Amino acid sequence: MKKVLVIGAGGQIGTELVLLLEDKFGKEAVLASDIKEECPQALAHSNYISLNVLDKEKLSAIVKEEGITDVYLLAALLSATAEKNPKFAWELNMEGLFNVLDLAKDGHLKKIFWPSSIAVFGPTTPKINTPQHTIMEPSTVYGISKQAGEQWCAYYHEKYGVDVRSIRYPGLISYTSLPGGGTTDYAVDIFYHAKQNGEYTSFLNADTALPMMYMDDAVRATVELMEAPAEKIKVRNSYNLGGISFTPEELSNEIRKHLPSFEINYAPDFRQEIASSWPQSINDDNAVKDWGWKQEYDLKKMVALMLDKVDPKAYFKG
Ligand code: AKB
Repeated sequence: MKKVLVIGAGGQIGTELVLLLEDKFGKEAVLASDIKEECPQALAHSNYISLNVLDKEKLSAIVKEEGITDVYLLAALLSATAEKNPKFAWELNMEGLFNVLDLAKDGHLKKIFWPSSIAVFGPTTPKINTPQHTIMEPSTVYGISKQAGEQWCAYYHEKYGVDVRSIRYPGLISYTSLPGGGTTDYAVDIFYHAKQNGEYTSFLNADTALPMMYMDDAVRATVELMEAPAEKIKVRNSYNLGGISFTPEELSNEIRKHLPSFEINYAPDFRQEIASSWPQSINDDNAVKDWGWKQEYDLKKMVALMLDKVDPKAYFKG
């Protein structure tokens, strides 16, 4: 019987992934976990347990006692936060992965999902339509940890037969939960500021194109990848996913179609250098060919939905 554990479920991806998994497999088949003792508000109706992924003993006990078959490991420090705390980012992003990979290696898990990122690419990577297999020389701590993690996933699959699957997420855009500590966060923040004040100061330059994706597409891709027959999964480090590529200026032009007086200003900070090292657009032909990936949201559809749904009250209170 399938029983899923989502680790780091209180974050931007987790809160929406848990809902999708519950819809698909039933509430009893999903256990959400996060480092917080208290269940996060967004998971109030889910089965919840407090868990630090670095606590190997507790993780192992939960997996065995609950009869967990599949783990989605989302706990990680993102690019901007990781630059401020490199050692801890490396520890969390790598040790957490090893703790889960080893449980699968020892036969306690059937499948693992582990998220990678466009951050595995670096300044020497071809920037436009970045291929699945290409130069990867990441210049951030986060990117280094994701690139190493990808190779460990491929290694555990090859040597020990671990069924681990992964996606290189672009920047993710959603309104249920805020992103925390990423370089692509501007593309979420902008909606709250546009709705509340009619203006936004971007920490990236006007012409910084980055690949992004609306969260519904990202969580659907995640579950589709995990539910695809194993023989279809040909890439065992991590799949490229394309998403929607746009600059802050293009995003603000689209917002202006709904809020004509919206204004954007630019005050780039340390995140500009990170963004400039990443691809501008991604080629995801392998995901399309291997497990039938198909994106649904474009810029127009995503912007209309975000402006309709974001609630500035909660954002500005926090
Ligand atoms: C970040 O900006 O760090 C993340 C990512 C692209 O992985 N959103």
